[in-house]
Amino acid sequence: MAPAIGDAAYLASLKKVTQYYVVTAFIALFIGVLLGPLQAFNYAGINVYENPILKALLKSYYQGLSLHGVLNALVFTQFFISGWLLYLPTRDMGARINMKFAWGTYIMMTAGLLIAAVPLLLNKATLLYTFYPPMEGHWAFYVGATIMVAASLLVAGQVVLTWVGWKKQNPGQVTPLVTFMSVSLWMMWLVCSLGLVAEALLVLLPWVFGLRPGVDPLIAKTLFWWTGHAIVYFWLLPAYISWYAFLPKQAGGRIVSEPLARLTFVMFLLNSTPVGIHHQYADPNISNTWKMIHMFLTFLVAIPSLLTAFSIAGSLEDAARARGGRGLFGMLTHLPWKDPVVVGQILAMVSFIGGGAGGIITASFAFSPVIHNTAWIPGHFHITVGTAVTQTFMAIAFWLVPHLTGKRLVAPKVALASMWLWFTGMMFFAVGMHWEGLLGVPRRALISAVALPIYKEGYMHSQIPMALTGISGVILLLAGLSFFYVLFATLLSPRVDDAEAATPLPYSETISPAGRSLRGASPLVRATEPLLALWVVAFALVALMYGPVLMRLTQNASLVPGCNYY
Ligand code: HAS
Ligand code: HEM
Ligand code: CU
Repeated sequence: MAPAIGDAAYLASLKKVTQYYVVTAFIALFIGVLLGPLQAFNYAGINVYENPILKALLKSYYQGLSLHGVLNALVFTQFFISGWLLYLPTRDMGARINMKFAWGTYIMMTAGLLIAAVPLLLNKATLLYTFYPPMEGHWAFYVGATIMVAASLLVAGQVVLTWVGWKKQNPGQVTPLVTFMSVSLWMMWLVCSLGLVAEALLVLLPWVFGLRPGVDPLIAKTLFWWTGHAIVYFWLLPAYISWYAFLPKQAGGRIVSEPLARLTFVMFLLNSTPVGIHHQYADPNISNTWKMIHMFLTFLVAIPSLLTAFSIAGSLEDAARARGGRGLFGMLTHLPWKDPVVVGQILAMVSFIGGGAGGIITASFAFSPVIHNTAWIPGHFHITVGTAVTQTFMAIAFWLVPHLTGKRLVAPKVALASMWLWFTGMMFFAVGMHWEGLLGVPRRALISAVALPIYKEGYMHSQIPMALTGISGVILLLAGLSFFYVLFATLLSPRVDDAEAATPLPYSETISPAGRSLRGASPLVRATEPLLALWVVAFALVALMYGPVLMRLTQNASLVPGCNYY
């Protein structure tokens, strides 16, 4: 149970700001998801971009793709996570946070989003979601994006400082699990976002405002991937918090081990960031030695996910046993398969088995040249961020929205169907796109363009995977429409419950708890408790693993003019 949090007005305000974050996130996802199937049809060889209605809305395939990537991967995730990871630790600690500050960061993040949205919608920031220079967009895009990221750092700061206050008030106590996971994750974000902050403040903004004669694309790209890899764990770990802390209860079981969950999050704090060069195996001026080091560290960062896989499988087995399941199949058949919250998360995890395995293959220095910049890569990340993360957030919304608003989930059967449709669609998508990639079909290419018949002939041999991708587009459209129907209908329905009583926070019991007092705690719990010290180690590791690489790039810097096409 969450500790008491004081007066009702404060709780209502905390819930309201969380609701604002979450609803803004899903509005972004709604627009982003509507564009996805159009791209899937492109990878099925069908060009819908000549349609006059679509032409009036989108100037090009790339404008649509930029909107899709930015809205889904950057805006949806950041807003959802900021709300989720502000609300959970605050409730978990029973803390009173400064609500004016919390609203201020929401308003700042939304203002950043709106500033960046104008050039995006006007086709003046069609830069894809990686905005690599020397492609140059309107300055408002960079300013807006910087404000958005800065706002998330303020949320991070508020949560970390609230925890520091809690530690002072509770000396010698073990940090409760949900708070521990949230605080370590915000600390990780503060380490990994430094790359993007440096890219924005030292490279992009001075360049677009004409203070520098040009830009060094490699320095920008390296700083981007400093953040760009670890950001995937900034997206994933909020889902892990739900899998570790809440799913066991929702499925009818218990958390396997709190010390193990804490270890997982500390491993991510230390190891998430110094691995980004696995996105740059093909880039010049970074030595093979550094590429190999980052490759080994990438394999290492898969370990906490493997720990998570076995730990959560244990929780699900515990749940199935408690519900009378026996034997190999009893473990599967006795889970609550009618509950969209549980089913959505289990299917998200199943997709992540494939996504994780694909990631480890992708990280291999030897295999990477085969699939780098091919359709394999979107295949990989739609079953990681596009399903493991997105589908978990969707499933969370099915209980979080009633918990925040006192409304009841409208049409739970449609909610359940939307989860199966999303999973099935993404499986078709993943098989189709990975397969196309292996056959050499590039990513980020309008391969269906009629004006370029060479594409059609060149890709004739990939007709089966193209068909699978096309089918996925239809299934995912249905999935998206049914999910958003449930979400928006629930939000628009009248308030009927006392939310705290009807949909309480789904805290789970634990088989191996971490304990409350540090004195009697296990060595692992004591070793993971000093998060501030571990945070310093995380900074040092990044400096060590990126310092020499950036030094060499800076020494050999060569500025080129921007490629400004609008
Ligand atoms: Fe990745 C590219 C390597 C994880 C996202 N990745 C990308 C890009 C994105 C992305 C967006 O090394 C494209 C960037 C771009 O636009 O260029 N990735 C990895 C590795 C992992 C990994 C090693 N990626 C993720 C996650 C993402 C994500 C997570 C988003 C959330 N990725 C790469 C590499 C590239 C890359 C290369 C660059 C490629 C290139 O050439 O450009 C690992 O972290 C994966 C570890 C995961 C596991 C799986 C654990 C499984 C679990 C589920 C258990 C299931 C249960 C259910 C319990 C080891 C936890 C059981 C229940 C039943 C009922 C059966
Ligand atoms: C790119 C389809 C949902 C994030 C793509 C591409 C396709 C696609 C075909 C590759 C385009 C290309 O390389 O030319 C879909 C479909 C979806 C969907 C059919 C479901 C309806 C999502 C979700 C996310 C996401 C939920 C993340 C939360 C991205 C990103 C890119 C991308 C980051 C890369 C954009 C870039 O290259 O700049 N999508 N997608 N997508 N998608 Fe999705
Ligand atoms: Cu990566």
